[in-house]
Amino acid sequence: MSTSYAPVSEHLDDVEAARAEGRRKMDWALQHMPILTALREEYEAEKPFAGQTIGMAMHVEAKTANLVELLADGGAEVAITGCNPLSTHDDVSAALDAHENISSYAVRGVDDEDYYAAIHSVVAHEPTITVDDGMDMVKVVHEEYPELIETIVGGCEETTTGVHRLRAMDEDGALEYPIFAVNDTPMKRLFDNIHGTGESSLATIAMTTNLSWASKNVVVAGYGYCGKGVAKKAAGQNANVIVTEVEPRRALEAHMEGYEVLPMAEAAEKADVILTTTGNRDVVTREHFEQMKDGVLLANAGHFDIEVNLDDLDDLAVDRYEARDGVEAFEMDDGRRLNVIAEGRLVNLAAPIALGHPAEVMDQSFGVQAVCVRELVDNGDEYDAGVHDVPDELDRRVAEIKLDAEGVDHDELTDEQREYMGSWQHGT
Ligand code: RBV
Repeated sequence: MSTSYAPVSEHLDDVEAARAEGRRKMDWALQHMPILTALREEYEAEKPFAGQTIGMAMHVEAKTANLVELLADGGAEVAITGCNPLSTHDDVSAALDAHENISSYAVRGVDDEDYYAAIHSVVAHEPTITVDDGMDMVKVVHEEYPELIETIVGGCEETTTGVHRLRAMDEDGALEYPIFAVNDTPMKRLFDNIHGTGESSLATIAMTTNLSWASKNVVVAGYGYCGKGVAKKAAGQNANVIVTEVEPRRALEAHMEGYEVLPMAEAAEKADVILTTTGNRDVVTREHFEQMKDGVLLANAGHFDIEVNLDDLDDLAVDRYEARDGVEAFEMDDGRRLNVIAEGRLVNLAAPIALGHPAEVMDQSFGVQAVCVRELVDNGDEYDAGVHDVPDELDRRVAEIKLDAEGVDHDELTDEQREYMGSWQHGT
């Protein structure tokens, strides 16, 4: 397997035009990212990241690019590649690569070999800090470049799946440097996972298919933060929402929210659309495909393309063809057509027209990333190897910046209230 991949600029025909368009996308996004704007002013002046090399594997598009540039303008050398072969915007990647402190290896549509070769190219910069969305870089560093670990200060992880994998690695005693679970902060998951996933997944499916949500039976697999967002927004678009869950309290929560809760075997028969958000594999399989209606839409909003079992679907299909850009029809021998959107990869980023989450929510997620990278630089030696919660005061600070930008004022505890909340001796 090849262990290096050239920067994006060497893969494009008209690099100058790509850079200009990428910059235009970044500028638009930044106008809606007040947190990154505020932090950028601070970091540009203070250069807290001077001397650090930050290796990143994230969705390379306009919002992410603004985080990358903030880190570089704060003094870091940054090397980045994608965390999904279909989510990269080459023009944005090229705009980043033009920056003197940034190398971008992200190119859309790379095969598996080039995808991993690009990660190796990033790791070749010998990062002192890693920022991942899905943990691919941490894995490569631990398995193939363990000699780098000694000089790595720490890392940050963006998404639920990555944090889940990291916790499993930590429990095995295999995680050898500290990593912040950025995903788990209120400022990230109450907004990005709920509103971001809900809005961008539904918008992408609607635009990709040119179909309506109204009156559709929409099956949401998994009622975690992402599933809650998808269910809520689909209900808001007049769909009939059906939830599938394996966790009894979440199933009950969905039931009490007014959604129909069914096992997938029953839900699949009723579905007009199935959207998976579980983070687990084989959620939709052969037995379900056999029962589905003609024309059903199948999409995934989880990090990896393992939720809808495409091998099973391919086995059953007598024909496969591209029905529209980003939609592949699998024809069954009885004539039914089952339509898979964006190859079963996370639909809000991997479909041809996908743009990822809205700028406002990514501003929050990336604001948390930025303050976490700073915390690693300032106080990294205070954290042991393993997964760490983000210090609450950092998350609160990001919230305050956003509230300020929105012009929203809020109350503070009085001294008496603070004392009351901190004491157990008060009674009636
Ligand atoms: N996500 N990134 C974007 N840059 O447009 N959109 C979504 C973007 C992140 C989100 O934070 C989620 O946790 C992760 O992608 C899943 O890979």
